[in-house]
Amino acid sequence: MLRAIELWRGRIELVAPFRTSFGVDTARDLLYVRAVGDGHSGWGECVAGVEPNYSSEYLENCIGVVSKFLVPCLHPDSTAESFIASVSSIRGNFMSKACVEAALLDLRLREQNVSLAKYLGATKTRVASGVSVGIQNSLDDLVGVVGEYLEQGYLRIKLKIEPGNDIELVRVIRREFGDTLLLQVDANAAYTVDDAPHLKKLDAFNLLLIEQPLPEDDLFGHVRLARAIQTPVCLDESITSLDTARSAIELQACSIINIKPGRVGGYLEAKKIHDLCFDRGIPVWCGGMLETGIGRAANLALAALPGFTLPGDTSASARYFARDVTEPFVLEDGHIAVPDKIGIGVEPLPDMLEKFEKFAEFRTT
Ligand code: NPQ
Ligand code: MG
Repeated sequence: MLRAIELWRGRIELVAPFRTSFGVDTARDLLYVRAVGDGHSGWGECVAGVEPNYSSEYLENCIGVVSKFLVPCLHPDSTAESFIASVSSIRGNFMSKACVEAALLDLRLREQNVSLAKYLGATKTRVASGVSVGIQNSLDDLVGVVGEYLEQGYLRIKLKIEPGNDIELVRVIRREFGDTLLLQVDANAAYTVDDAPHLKKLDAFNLLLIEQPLPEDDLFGHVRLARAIQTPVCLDESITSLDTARSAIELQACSIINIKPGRVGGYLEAKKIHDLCFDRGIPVWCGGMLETGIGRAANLALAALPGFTLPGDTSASARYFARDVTEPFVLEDGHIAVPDKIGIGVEPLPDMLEKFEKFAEFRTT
């Protein structure tokens, strides 16, 4: 039985500032949902940032949505599936729904002695790991940082770009590290369709993909851009559901999709998008939202599904944190092991939890 929902918050420093086209972060503010049962409990991590700049969702708002609208939908016998069905009339708020769903999934799978990977249909025991590289202060710094990641074994590099920091970054990294490096870029919606002639210059560099070049709402802009350039267009922010994924594929707004469970309202919806893409021959990869081990563990289970054919942003814990909230995920030969214990397979380390605050508790009965 689901007895209670607890909300926990905390903050951990990043090992280095992470700069994207929408801002710089030096720390990760954390919100966790804990689903308390009889004997077992489950954890879910909210991926929202402090500010509504990656998307419209933000952490304080998620706390309000979870407390005021999602928790009241829960009952002692709620499952992840019944919860998602019961909140279908609540619009948007994907990241809020996802963290509650994740906690419930972890609880229920622990009760059933099943790992999340097995439950989702994983076919791999380890996943190829890529790394997302923030915008640096100089080209020399960028070359240094990318060189370090390659030395650690990362199998794919993703460069964050923005107007004024784009073609030259790619040119320098290609020149330094060669033509066989798996390389892609992510604009986080920083361009407009009028930049198509400029972005066409990326065609010379044989990139795996360009991720979310245009604003979230501009699906037709992506259709036009995809026709104008050779670099495959991949969508991140635009894909908020199975329906938007289907629309984007049908319209040919993208030929690759970045799946992030937090952005699409949870692991169940993420699996549906995977299944659709697998059926349509659309490659997918698992994105990242600077998750600690709680979110990272669950993402690895998802990334072990067969359609995840491109390396994800599922990096090692050390990419972001000096000490992770769980036992750290480590890179081995460019891969990270998929957790095989019950539920998400990990839990917060007691001394890390001590630094966090349980600030709300709701009984389900
Ligand atoms: C992306 N992630 O793929 C995101 C962007 C991103 C690993 O590149 C706080 C919360 C900070 C969410 C920074 C990566 C964030 C964040 C970047 C998301 O577009
Ligand atoms: Mg992205």
